[in-house]
Formats: sequence, structure tokens, C-alpha cells
Amino acid sequence: MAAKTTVGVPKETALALYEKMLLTRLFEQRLDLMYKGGDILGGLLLGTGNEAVSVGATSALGKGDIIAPTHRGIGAHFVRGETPKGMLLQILGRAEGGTRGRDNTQHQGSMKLGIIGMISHLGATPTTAAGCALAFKIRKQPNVAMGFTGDGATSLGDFHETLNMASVMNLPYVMIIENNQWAYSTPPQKQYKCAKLSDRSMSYGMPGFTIDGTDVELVYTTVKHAVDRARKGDGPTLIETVTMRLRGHSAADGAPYVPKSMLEEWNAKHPVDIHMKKLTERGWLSDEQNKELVERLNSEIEEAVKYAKQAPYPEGHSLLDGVYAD
Ligand SMILES: Cc1ncc(C[n+]2csc(CCOP(=O)(O)OP(=O)(O)O)c2C)c(N)n1
Ligand SMILES: [Mg+2]
Repeated sequence: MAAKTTVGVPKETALALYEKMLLTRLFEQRLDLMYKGGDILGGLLLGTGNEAVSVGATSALGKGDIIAPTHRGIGAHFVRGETPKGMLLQILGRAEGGTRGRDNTQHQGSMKLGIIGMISHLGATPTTAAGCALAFKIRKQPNVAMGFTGDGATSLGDFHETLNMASVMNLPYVMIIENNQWAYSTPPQKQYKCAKLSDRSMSYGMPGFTIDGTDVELVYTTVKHAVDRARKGDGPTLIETVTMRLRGHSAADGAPYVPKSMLEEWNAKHPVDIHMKKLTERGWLSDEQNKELVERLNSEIEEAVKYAKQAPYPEGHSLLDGVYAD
């Protein structure tokens, strides 16, 4: 289907979207500094450039709904109620973290917050979310499940099987493709041959849209429509959001394979900057209010850093805890 044009949302929603996107950006900037300072071991995957998708899409959901974010979905975790402190305890591998210090990437989930933890195997978690949608349907619960996938992971069988099953079973499910135009160093032309990834919805008999993933209000309203439709029992929708991965695959990847001009073009339309500009133009956010917001969020982040840095690692004797179900 044709890409939609931008649409406004009420002031309160627009400001809430901005706050969560800004928190995501500031938090990721802090993570980057910690990584460079040697505080974060192993890999660090950032969602820079993807803030409008992770925040906009999940903001369209309600209580009791379920998401399966990707490895770039810090914004999605924040929208569902995760805090910088909770995220950092996980990323620093501390005992109090989501995986109890067993892992230090964004592989954390939360039954309480309705988050299926990304488990590294691409394709597995959006499929699991479709399973949750089936459970909602069987239990006659009025909830929706949302799966996220990168452009690269749409080449996996899991993606196609999930969409087919969700459509045949008319599940309350929404699949979001975060097309950031790179899968490690693989660009779209080496990944797929259809014009738009949303074209694939046709073969599964469901609606599909391709939208500008840098416009948070457009992401929110398009996804909200799909969520409402799913909740009413009208079945799944596929939404492709087009963005750009503004960093390397991981913090260790300088991404020399990305053309400089492409980076410059997309950096100039950073989703957080674009939304801030819109809010300012509408008279909904003054420079002073923005400054206060940045200060408040940064101080919340600094408190989280202080807490997480001194938090203990897991004890050796706890190694087998949680391996087997009681
Ligand atoms: C099944 C599987 N194959 C390969 C990998 C290794 N891998 C991790 S991230 C990644 C690139 C994924 O690209 P994309 O889906 O576009 O997501 P992005 O990283 O761009 O957000 C690959 C190949 C994996 N984790 N799981
Ligand atoms: Mg990608």
C-alpha cells in the first residue's frame, strides 16, 4: 500500500512520545560513553536513528498487551515501564539485572511489563509474540501482541511462517519491520528484491504499509490503527518503518561500508530532532522546558549509573539458579 503522509496527535501524546524518545537518546549516549570508558564489556547495540519506531509503535499499545522488541529496542522497554536503572543493571551484568547477571545485552524480558526478551536468535521472538496472540484469542482476552524484526531478519523462514499463521488464524497481532537499511554490512539490495518489504503482506492476505520511520507521530497513528483493528478481531497487520542505522552494527563497528553521504542525509533528519522541532513550532515546547527536561532525564540516568556501577555481580554459587524450572 502507498506510504501515508504525516498526521498530528494530541499535545499530551506528542509530548509523551518526545520524552520517551529523548530518554532513549540520552541513555544511549551515556551507554556509548560507558562503553568507550571500558565500563561495558562485550558488545553494545544501539538503536540510534530508530527511536521513533521503538517508542511510537509501543506507545500505541495498552495494559496487558505484549511486545517482542529487537536488540535495538531500548525505547520500547522504556515505554513498557522499564527504567534506566533496570536497563543498566542488565547491561552491566549485575545480579539484580533482568537476566540476573547471566548476560549483559538487551536480552531481558519481563512478564510484569509484557516484554518477551530478545534471545539473540533473530526471528524467534516475533514468532513467540504470535504465540501470545494465539493465547489471547483462545482465552478471549482483549489483548494484542506486537512482534518487531529488522530488515535482515525478514529473510528468515520464521518471519514468513509467523505472518502466514497469524493471518490464517486471524490473530490479534502486529508485525513491525524496522528497516534501518543495514543488516550488519548487508544493504537492502543484497537482502531482498521486492520494492517494499510491506509488499510481502499481500501473499499472506493481510494489510501492509510502508511508512517513514523517522516520524514518530506517523508511526504512532499507523500502528494505533493496526492495534485497534487487531483488538476488534479483524486480524494482523504488517508495518514496515523505514529508518537508518546511524551507528555501526555494534559500538565496536565503525561501519566503513556505509557511504558518508547516506549517513549525513539521515543524520540531518534524526527522529528526535525532527519531533522536537515540530513541538517547538506548535508552541508546545519552549527552549526552557526542553532544557529542564534534558536535565531531569540526565539526572535520572546519572543516578542509575551510580547505582548500577556499585551493584554486585552474581555470586558463583548461584550459577545454576534458574536453569531448571521448580
Ligand atoms: C538466526 C540468526 N542468524 C544470524 C544472527 C547474527 N546476527 C545478529 S544481528 C544480525 C543482523 C540483523 O540485521 P537486521 O535484522 O536488519 O537488524 P538490525 O541489526 O539492523 O537492527 C545478524 C545477522 C542471529 N543473531 N540469529
Ligand atoms: Mg537492519
